[in-house]
Formats: sequence, C-alpha cells, structure tokens
Amino acid sequence: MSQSANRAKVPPGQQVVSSDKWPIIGERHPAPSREAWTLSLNGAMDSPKRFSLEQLLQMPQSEFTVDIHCVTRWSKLDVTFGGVLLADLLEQCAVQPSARFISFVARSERNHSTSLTLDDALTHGCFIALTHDGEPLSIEHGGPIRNIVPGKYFYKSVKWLREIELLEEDRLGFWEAESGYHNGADPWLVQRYMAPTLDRRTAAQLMKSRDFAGRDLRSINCERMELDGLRASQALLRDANFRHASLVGADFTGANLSNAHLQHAVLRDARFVGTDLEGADLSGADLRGADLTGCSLIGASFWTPGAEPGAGAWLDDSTVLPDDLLTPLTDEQSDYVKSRRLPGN
Ligand SMILES: Nc1nc2c(c(=O)[nH]1)N[C@H]1C(S)=C(S)[C@@H](COP(=O)(O)O)O[C@H]1N2
Ligand SMILES: [Mo]
Repeated sequence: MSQSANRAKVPPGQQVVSSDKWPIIGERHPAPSREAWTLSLNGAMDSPKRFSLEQLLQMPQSEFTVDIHCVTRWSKLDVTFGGVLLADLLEQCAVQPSARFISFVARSERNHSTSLTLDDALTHGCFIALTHDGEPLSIEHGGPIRNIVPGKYFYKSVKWLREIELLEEDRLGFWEAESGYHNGADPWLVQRYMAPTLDRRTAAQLMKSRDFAGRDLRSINCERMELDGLRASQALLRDANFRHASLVGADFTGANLSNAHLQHAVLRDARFVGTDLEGADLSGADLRGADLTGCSLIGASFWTPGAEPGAGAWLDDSTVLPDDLLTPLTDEQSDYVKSRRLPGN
C-alpha cells in the first residue's frame, strides 16, 4: 500500500507500527479456569444462547480485514481475522426492541468489560474473532474468543470474551469507568479521554506546592508552567499537558503519563523510572540527564516525522534509556533516538 493511501487510513495523532509488531496492552492472560470456553448471549432478548467454542468454529466463518487503532497512538493496518459477525449471532436471539446497549465481558481476573450502543456495534460490523492470519487467535491477543469493533479505539475490543449482554441502560466498561477513557472511542474524532474537572483554585494550589505525588490529575493543564523539582511519583497524569513546561529534576517515578503532551518540555535530570509513557509525545523535549529506566514507551514519540531532526527531543549520552525499551517504538522513532545518542550529538 502506498504511503498516501495509508495516510487516509490513519486517524489524527496515530503512528503506524510495522506489520511484524503487535503490542500487548492491558491484561496479558485470561483468568485461569478448567471449564471449556463458551460464549453466552443474554439480557434484553427472548432467546438467550450459549455457544461452545466448537459451535462457534462450526458456523460459517467470514474473513475481516481491520485497521487497529490503539488509544495510546499506535495503529496496525490491514490485520486479517476470521470469525462470526455479531449480527448473525444476535439474529438467533430474538432481540427485544428495548435493547439499546451491548456489553462485552471477559473471562479475566477483573472481569474486564466494555460497552457500546447496539447501533454502533452493528453499524461498525462488530464480529467475534476466532482466528488471525488463518491461525487460532493467540492467548495474549484475546484467544480463543475475542470481539472486535472495527473503527473504534481498540479498547472496545475485549480479549477472552465470555459474555455478551444486551442492556436498556448503558453500563460503562472498565477503562471507561476507571480511567476516563471516552465512551465514544471514535479515533477519527480523537475521542480518547473524558476530561475530569479540576477547579482552577485547586489547580493553582497544586502548581504552587509542586506536589502531584500519588494524585489523580488526568488531563491537567500545565502548559508553559515553571515546575522545576516537581514531585509527581505515582501520579495519574494521563493526557496531561506539559508542553513547554520547565520540569528540571522532576520526579515521575511510577507515574502514569500515557498520552501526556510533553512537547518542548525541559526535562533535564527528570526521573521517569518505571513510568508509563505510552503514547506520550516528547518531541523537542530536553531529556539530557533524564533517567527513563524501566519506562513503557509503546506508541511514544520523540520527534514528529516530517519535522527537522533538530525539532526532535534532545537526548545524549547522559540520557539513561536502555536500548531494549526502544523495541515497542515505531522504526522511525527508534531510529531517531539511536541517531541522537551517537557520541558527538
Ligand atoms: N480482557 C481485556 N480486554 C482488553 C483489555 C484488557 O485489559 N483486558 N485492554 C483493551 C485495550 S486498552 C486494548 S488497546 C486492546 C489491546 O489488545 P492487544 O493486547 O491484543 O493489542 O485490548 C482491549 N481489550
Ligand atoms: Mo488501549
């Protein structure tokens, strides 16, 4: 596929990973159980059903080619799955007219779930995936049974699906309820997060104290703030805006900075030990002396492709960033980081 054709397939703010990469996000395995896999359909329907994995595999299988868009800004294009259309399963269930929402529940330790309007699920062609590239879907990617909702951020696609429930009222899913993920999840509208409200006075006091440690400050706006020495270990800072902020020596140990905006922030000697930087944008940030030991960089960026290399992050030998952490980056991002760390840069 040509570059320009691909671009039309890539929603705003997403980067395409190479076809040999498929990051594992969220839970890594289903809850242990001796029971055989089944899929139940229940709720607002006259004929609830329970299918065994074998029954699902014996139904006529369709092939689906899907573009995966993760909320942490990586996309994987033209992924092929085999399985059964949700609409075909629901046809057997005598759905009641009052059914307006659909909830997908995982067989996992936290009973992970997500939900959609029934209308959204059907118009997006939601399906039950059983195979990937002609092979059984792997366990880490949700096998043996997973739902896939094409055209929504991938958190609407539940791994290890055990139950589909039709509802009259919506029931928020795990990420939507716990982490402020947007319930709409439309990547073309960039519906990543619901912004929580933090009143201005509290925000001003926090900035003054420079103590964010352990707090939930999702989407906080710190653009251009003077925050040297900020204490932010274990803070929840998803989607926070630190563009052009001064954060010399800041401590983000164990914090969650996924999808944070750190463009052109001064992060000299800052600590990102064990920090979640998935989808974070560090383009143009000054990372000299920063310690990124054990951080997670899936979907992160250090420069904006197309911009001059000089507009990228400032890294050198004093930046602690072990090579193995670069693996989940896109090739162009990891090449950029490696080129900047050569002696003499
Ligand atoms: N059971 C379960 N399903 C889940 C999750 C999870 O944590 N548990 N995470 C969701 C999120 S946020 C994403 S991006 C995708 C990741 O799928 P992958 O690991 O196959 O890439 O799974 C979704 N489905
Ligand atoms: Mo995700």
